[in-house]
Amino acid sequence: MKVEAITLREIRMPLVHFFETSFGRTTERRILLVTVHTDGPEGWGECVAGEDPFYSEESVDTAWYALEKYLAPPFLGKGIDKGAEAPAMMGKIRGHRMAKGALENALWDAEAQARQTPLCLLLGGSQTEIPCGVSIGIQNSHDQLLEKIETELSAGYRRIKVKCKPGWDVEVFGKIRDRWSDILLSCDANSAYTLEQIEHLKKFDRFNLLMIEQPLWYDDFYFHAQLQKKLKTSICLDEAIHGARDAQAAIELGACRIINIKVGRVGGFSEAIAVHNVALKNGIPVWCGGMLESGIGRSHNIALSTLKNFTLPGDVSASKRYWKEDIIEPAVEVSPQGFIKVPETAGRGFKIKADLIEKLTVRKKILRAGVSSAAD
Ligand code: OSB
Ligand code: MG
Repeated sequence: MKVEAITLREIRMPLVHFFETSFGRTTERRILLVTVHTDGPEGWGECVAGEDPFYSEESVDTAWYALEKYLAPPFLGKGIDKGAEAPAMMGKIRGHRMAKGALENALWDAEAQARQTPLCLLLGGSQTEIPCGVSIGIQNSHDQLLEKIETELSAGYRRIKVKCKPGWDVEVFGKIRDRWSDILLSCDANSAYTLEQIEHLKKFDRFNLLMIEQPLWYDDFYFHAQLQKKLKTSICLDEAIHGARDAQAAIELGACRIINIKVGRVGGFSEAIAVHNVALKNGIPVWCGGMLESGIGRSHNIALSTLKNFTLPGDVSASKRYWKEDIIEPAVEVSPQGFIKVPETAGRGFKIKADLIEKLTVRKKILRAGVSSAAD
């Protein structure tokens, strides 16, 4: 495939319901999409960077800068056969993993279409349906949270994860367990605690949680290992794992017993597969995390979740939980039993709604070898 042009675009999409974590509330997403135009198919990738550098150091604006100035230009005019060739071409640039992931995944997306193969098979996946969980943000009241859990359980979701922070934790877990004593329940702190709160964190053990996700600092393994020794509840790392070496180090230190894989956080499909393989070799189950993606990122998460060590329900849920109208068709749907059926058609398995994407676009830049032109 010859890369003829790469389009960067930012779209705006209001969320159906606000999403609040320990680091803040989001009501509207700014989403950076990357399109790789080849002499054959067109591949799409979604950058999962947030509006602000709160989850990680990246944001939509830093990703745009990295893609436009450093990451995309070396691909223009080049012949690329595989998405897996991308990491070596971007290796000189440090960090900017979410930006790299968007571009690499767009190339895999194009490759799958060019080969007439479902993306999941190209990634090495084998599961034909994936179990789904939901991540429920901090709400305005406990009752509002309980109502949301009720809705998601009736929709069939197989695991409920609630965001937590000091002041929104044990009391909340208690109310959930009073009503649903045996559902698969986990919590995600997004680094809201320190090791000084260890006595408080030990109280989490009463609630039979599947895991506590990233309780301590976003860049730490060492203190998580100390905490894990004192907790019955399994720690799952999210923010701290940037690649296969991190996964290996965290596992050897005993910093976690479960890993959340987000393809953007680790820099693209190649590294996500490598993290999956390290975890598999060490008997550590993984699940696919979410970043409030549009349908493009969501379809890529579905494909990744088909790899065999994705044994726990992921944060990959239906389009309608986030969007009035998704930018792919059909929208992602979840069965009453809480599974997504993996598409069997070539590529990502969902069509792009080009007109809708154009309507939602607030900035766009087309990069070509030797030239770059701003449009709109
Ligand atoms: O930590 O998993 C997280 C959303 C934004 C930033 C961080 C996280 C999340 C989620 C959302 O939990 C999961 C989803 O997309 O459904
Ligand atoms: Mg998380």
